[in-house]
Amino acid sequence: MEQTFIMIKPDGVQRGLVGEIIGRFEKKGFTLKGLKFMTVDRSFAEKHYADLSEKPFFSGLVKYIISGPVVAMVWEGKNVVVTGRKIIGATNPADSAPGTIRGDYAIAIGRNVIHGSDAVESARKEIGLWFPEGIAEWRSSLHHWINE
Ligand code: DAT
Ligand code: MG
Repeated sequence: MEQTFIMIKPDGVQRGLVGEIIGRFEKKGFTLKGLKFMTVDRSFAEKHYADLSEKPFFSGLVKYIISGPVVAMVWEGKNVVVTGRKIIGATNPADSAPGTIRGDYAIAIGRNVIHGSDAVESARKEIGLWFPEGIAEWRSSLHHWINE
């Protein structure tokens, strides 16, 4: 079953959006497979965003991600990578549709509340980086009420 890495960024934690965000993924029907509340250091954040290291906003992005605790999660379900990105909304909240997390709760691109993997392969890499200890093996008893 497909998995994605979702992270509530420091602004989402500070603003008390943790329950709201987790609720959206839960109510959709996806399965929570990993969850950690943690603060990451600079070198870890640089690894997470390594693909963006040449971008002019990279140092500001890293500073933002290490500025406070984050909630790191693994969610599982059919097409969860692409659907998770739809739930999150466009990178720039100015372009995020109302009803998406960024569309409902963010204004600035540099304070866009949440991260979600952009592909199955990057999800695999990010889950390995954030959950080196592995994730829970379980299956929801609701599985057959949500999946055909
Ligand atoms: P996403 O988080 O939607 O996957 P991304 O991977 O392209 O977007 O970039 C990672 C984060 O970097 C993004 O959530 C916010 C920040 N960012 C992206 N483009 C930016 C830009 N043009 N100016 C400032 N910050 C930017
Ligand atoms: Mg990205």
